[in-house]
Amino acid sequence: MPRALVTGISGQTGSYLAELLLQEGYEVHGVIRRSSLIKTDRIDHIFDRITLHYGDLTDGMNLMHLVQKIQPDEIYNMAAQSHVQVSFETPEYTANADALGTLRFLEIIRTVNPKIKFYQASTSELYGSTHPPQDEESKFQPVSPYGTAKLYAYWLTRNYRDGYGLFSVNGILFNHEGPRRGETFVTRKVTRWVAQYKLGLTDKPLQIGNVHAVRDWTDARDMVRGIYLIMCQDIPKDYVLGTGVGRTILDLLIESFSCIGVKLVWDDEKEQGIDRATSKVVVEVNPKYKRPLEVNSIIANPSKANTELGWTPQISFKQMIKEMVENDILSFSK
Ligand code: NAP
Ligand code: G4F
Repeated sequence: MPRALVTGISGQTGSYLAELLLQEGYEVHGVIRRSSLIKTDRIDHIFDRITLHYGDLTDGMNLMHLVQKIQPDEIYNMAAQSHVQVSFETPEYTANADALGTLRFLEIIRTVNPKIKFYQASTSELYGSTHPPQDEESKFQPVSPYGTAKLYAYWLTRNYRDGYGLFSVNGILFNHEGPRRGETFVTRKVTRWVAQYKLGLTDKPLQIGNVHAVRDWTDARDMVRGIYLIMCQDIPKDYVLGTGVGRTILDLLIESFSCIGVKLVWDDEKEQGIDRATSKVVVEVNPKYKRPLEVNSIIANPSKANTELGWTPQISFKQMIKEMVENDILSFSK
């Protein structure tokens, strides 16, 4: 039975990945952080089938002990301070966890057991101000402390592969979402608000930032299949995963409102969204949610993954948003 160590197992994508690895017959170990409240909602349903360990990417000794104790065949480094806007407020911590955290693992693998395969959760934020479409050869120009920390991790993962012969690979993943998405990322923030509006639980407009940014959104369950395929290849390589379709935050708003039968009309001058049937202002731009620097447009060119991995997303944007809205309506109805 292959043994996997998954950091960030309590996060959105780590939790889906853990489910997939169990299905594939793995013994799954996960790293969680101590917190004053239990935050294992996303993995409670598989709690009896996985082994959890306390740890932190900023604590190298702890990671060393975990690798020595667990002796994994594969490490999936899904943990990170993953919020771009928050990285402007906590740049040093973000670098410690997201950049040096990766270095710690690679050094441990190099010295303890170079046969351990390593997956690094790289990101389309690496491209920053580079124009779309972006593929494995596109220029990296990150525009946030998060993107810059992840760029360090990306290069180290390549350096350890090229220099020391490790099986260390980057999945350069574009945005991925689903019902387990963190509540402060834009998709989930919108679907939760729309659910509350549907249930009459809010009478204040949704406060939003830049509605013109373009993102390439994929369902997180499609993404974890891609991650696994990257790790199953004979030759370690980096891959871009995404749909190849770009949508604005405004498209996301319109789609989410349509799931509850509301036609949203956007007034760009006033920066407001209006419910056409009632003329009520339901969305308002609030500068608080705008960033010091913005990634304006990221759209994947996933041709290499399509061809070499046989990977294509199965769940459409429409289906994904519908499921997220329905899931939020259900949870607010309880
Ligand atoms: P997420 O929901 O924010 O989950 C992040 C996970 O990392 C959580 O389990 C969190 O633990 C853990 N974590 C944070 N800091 C840590 C630290 N110092 N030590 C140990 N664990 C720590 O993120 P996600 O959306 O699942 O993303 C997973 C990975 O993919 C991240 O590395 C992210 O940067 C990357 N990525 C995500 C996307 C996307 O669109 N989702 C796209 C590209 C790349 P707590 O539960 O204790 O907070
Ligand atoms: O949902 P977001 O916060 O995701 P962002 O910044 O694209 O980062 C996510 O995807 C990356 C992959 O490209 C990951 F590496 C990263 O870990 C994370 O998962 O914001 C998406 C867009 C941005 O342009 C933002 O400015 O939505 C815009 N936005 C507009 N209003 C908002 C809001 N974002 C948030 N979080 N909250 C708003 O109110």
